[in-house]
Amino acid sequence: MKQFEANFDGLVGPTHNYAGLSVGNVASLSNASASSSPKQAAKQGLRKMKALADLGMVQGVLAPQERPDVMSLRRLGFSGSDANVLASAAKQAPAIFQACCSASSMWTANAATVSPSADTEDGKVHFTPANLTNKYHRSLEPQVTGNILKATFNDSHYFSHHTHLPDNEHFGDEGAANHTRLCSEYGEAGVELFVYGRHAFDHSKPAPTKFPARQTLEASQAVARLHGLSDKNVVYIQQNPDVIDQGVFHNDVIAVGNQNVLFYHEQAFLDSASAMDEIKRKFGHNELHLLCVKTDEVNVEDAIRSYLFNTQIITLANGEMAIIAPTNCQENPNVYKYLSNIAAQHTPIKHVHYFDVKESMRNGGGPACLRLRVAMTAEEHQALNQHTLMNDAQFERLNTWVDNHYRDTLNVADLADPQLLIESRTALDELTQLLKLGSVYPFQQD
Ligand code: SUG
Repeated sequence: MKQFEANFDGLVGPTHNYAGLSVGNVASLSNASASSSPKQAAKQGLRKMKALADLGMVQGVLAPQERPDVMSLRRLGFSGSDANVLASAAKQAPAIFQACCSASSMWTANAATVSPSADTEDGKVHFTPANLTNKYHRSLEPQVTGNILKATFNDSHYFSHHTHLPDNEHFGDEGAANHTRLCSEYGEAGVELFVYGRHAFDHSKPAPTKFPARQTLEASQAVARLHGLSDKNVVYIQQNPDVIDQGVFHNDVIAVGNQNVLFYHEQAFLDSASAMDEIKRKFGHNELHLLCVKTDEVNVEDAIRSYLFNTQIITLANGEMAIIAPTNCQENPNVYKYLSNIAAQHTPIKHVHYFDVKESMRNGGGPACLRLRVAMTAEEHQALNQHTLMNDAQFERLNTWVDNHYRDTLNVADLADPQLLIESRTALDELTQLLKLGSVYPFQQD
């Protein structure tokens, strides 16, 4: 295996809860205030990681963030002891307090945009953490995400880490959730697709009217420049504003690609025909499969409800591809019918595996949201922090760690419990030792 694609999944943090924080994300709003199970959520995620490792994939783990985020609350004027900060914020500004408790860093498709070394001018793998400016709770992530990525991909000979884009809506960036790479072989130059929701500096262009477009064209272009990508290998595509208004808050809710397969809904893009023409032209003469799902096969509502496109398409050792889908796809008759027949389409996709990630799905995060893809060579694989990789022993260790530190159930009212902060910090301190990350969290740097 000289070159391959690794998946780095976000480990669900100890404060996983449903606070209804994401306008435009149907699941987040409809499950607001439901009670959650941090323990089950973390274990569902670990089971998916282990299953992919067992399928022969390189699978890694990205550590969660420190929550409740006491430092951010102090920045907003809450003071005194940590317990006092939590109590006064929960009482005086409950919505802000809940935002500072979100375990949303679990969705590592939003952690960063990654360009593999085959695509970049200097031949390094480039990482730009996403600034996630559109939602306050997510805008708290990029700094620590950068620390965790640097501690995971910790060799400057192979990996180049950029600072996140300016923290401003003009450069709203949601990372790999709006970025897909098509290629023939992982180690050969590919075509990077950057999908954006609106133009920040040109208001004459179409934009959604009901829900926010989180990613701007200008942000995508800045990331492509930072990564040293060539225009010949980049395609910018505008998302269809109508589907954003129906709840497609990231492009990975309606399209996913792997190697020479792009699997997408016919309504995903504003001008699908010209986007596909440009992709074909830039992809060159190699075989390309553009697998378009029509509305009369699966409508947008069913796609959002089931997360048909928030699936992972992975290449197995024998060259066949498998789809990693949430069990929610089995529960929707149209979607299940579509997936049951997918192997008969003339594409490399030959298998479908279903995983229960319902704790994450209730916040609008499917299998693809939970992972950050990093295509790499064998040398790059050797150079990264090996303690972050999944294997039998690591699976055991992390499950025991979850059993020791995570609560079975959590309600929004529990977030102000000062004991939860102590539990969370104790767990994360131990995790940084397990994964050999060093001091990545603010509480470790005081
Ligand atoms: O940003 N949900 C996340 C879901 C992110 C899914 N990621 C991808 N599509 N790649 C979001 O909307 C909800 C949190 C809450 O309501 O408690 C939340 O942040």
